[in-house]
Amino acid sequence: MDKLPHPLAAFFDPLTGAMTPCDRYRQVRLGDMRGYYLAERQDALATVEPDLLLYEVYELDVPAKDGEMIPCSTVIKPGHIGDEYFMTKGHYHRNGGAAEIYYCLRGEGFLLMRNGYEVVVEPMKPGSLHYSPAGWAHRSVNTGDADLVIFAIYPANAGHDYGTIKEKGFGRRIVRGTDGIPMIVDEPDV
Ligand code: M6P
Ligand code: ZN
Repeated sequence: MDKLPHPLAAFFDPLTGAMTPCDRYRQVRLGDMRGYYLAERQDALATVEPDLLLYEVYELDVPAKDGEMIPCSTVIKPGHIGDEYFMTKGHYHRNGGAAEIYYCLRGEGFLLMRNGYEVVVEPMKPGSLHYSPAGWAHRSVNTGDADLVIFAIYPANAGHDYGTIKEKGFGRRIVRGTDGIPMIVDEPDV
């Protein structure tokens, strides 16, 4: 019989989004986002440092087994590449039966969700709670001038499929208008 996972505990700071201790912490920099930003097609990326930190992800080290759940937090920095705001890569779950819960603690932005043909864009602000059902891809975007801090819980056996989003996108982009106001625009070539 499989050994039962051991209970875990950590401190989660709702202001910074940091989890301590955290065995699974990663930073995503601009250089990791090749193929995701519109600016890439407009040659606007060449002027930005590939080392630029876009977001951080903290996760508890839960075994990827049926029935287990991963608590995690994402901290997206403020800023934009060309006119497109800093955002996560966005993904479908490899396990098509896995949903995800998002809870925004700090900052402002949008959550994009897509289930193949249908697209939903929800505003995020402190206290907003979001349910991304099984079969829906999700991406968060920071449109504010401070960190966007999001807490999430998802099934430990969900897995991440980045390829479909990288290829097809979300059907919508969140861009900074000339007046500095965020705009939801249709994906130009999808
Ligand atoms: C949330 C969860 C994580 C995800 C992270 C960053 O915390 O959905 O599973 O890894 O956001 O998003 P992405 O993996 O799309 O870059
Ligand atoms: Zn997910």
